[in-house]
Amino acid sequence: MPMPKSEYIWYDGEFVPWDEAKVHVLAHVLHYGSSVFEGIRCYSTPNGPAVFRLEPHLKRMYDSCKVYRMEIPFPQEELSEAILETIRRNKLNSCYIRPLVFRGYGQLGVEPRTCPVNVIVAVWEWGAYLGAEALEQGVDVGVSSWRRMAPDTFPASVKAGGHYTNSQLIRMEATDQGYEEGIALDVYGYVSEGSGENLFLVQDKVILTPPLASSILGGITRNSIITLANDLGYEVREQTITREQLYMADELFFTGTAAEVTPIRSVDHIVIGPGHRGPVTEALQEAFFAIVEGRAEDRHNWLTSVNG
Ligand code: PPE
Repeated sequence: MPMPKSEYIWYDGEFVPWDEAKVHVLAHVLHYGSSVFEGIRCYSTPNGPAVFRLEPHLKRMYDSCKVYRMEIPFPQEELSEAILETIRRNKLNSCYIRPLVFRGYGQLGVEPRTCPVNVIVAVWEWGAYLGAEALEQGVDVGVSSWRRMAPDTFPASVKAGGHYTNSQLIRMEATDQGYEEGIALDVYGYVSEGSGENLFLVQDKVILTPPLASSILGGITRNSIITLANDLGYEVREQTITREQLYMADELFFTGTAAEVTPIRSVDHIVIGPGHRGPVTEALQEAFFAIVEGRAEDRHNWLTSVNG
């Protein structure tokens, strides 16, 4: 199924009709994966559309570009405004937002810095990432035979396009094995994350999640869930997790912008806890959705109103 189109894409400062936002086939990014991107959600609230944690997402994008020596030719405030304007122009109440910075058409060859840096912002409607029932029923996942990258190969906490060839291998293997998602271990054999989600484990009311050093992307949703868990009085520990801890957990769930907070009901066909969404997962889901849907006070200032 093709993705739903919206009307305009912001492209290097101009609004371009969706079907005309193109690149040259010799653009550097197509050959070497030289891009950095973000995934952000805009939610419909009683006060109109609101973007969830816009500033930290953009900060991560500028930080990611710094590592790859990509100079974004726009200041952060301008891209922030471009995102809000793109949502307004497309008249969307809720959407997924994809800013992308890429090395464009110039010269080929691995040294990328002779190519221009281009920026786009696209928005479209994107529902539940792992299926509509997943948020309630949970997903069945498997531990992948593909590992996340070693710390001295690719910078895992950088959200670069090229890194997602690894995610694609994890995800395709999971699909082919009949799972909804895969969990990758890091190069030392400790639990890392899903192909596009961070992972949390609940054991005896304590919440555990792998640290940044386990080759994870430092998720904004992960950070938000840690904050909400602390608000609810749970102890949260960032610590290395072994594969068997997954099987023995009371609850497991994924977090991510696209996946939001998705329970995991089995790993490698081993049923987790009672085999359905557990109480801690449900409480955190409720705390998360209450804020993004504007049903609870935005006490951490996470929402940016699109219409001001
Ligand atoms: N790990 C990975 C590898 C990852 O791609 C994501 C987001 C996360 C963790 C969670 O990060 P955050 O969104 O900041 O909480 N994955 C994005 C891309 C998904 C896609 O299929 O494209 C997302 O959720 O937007």
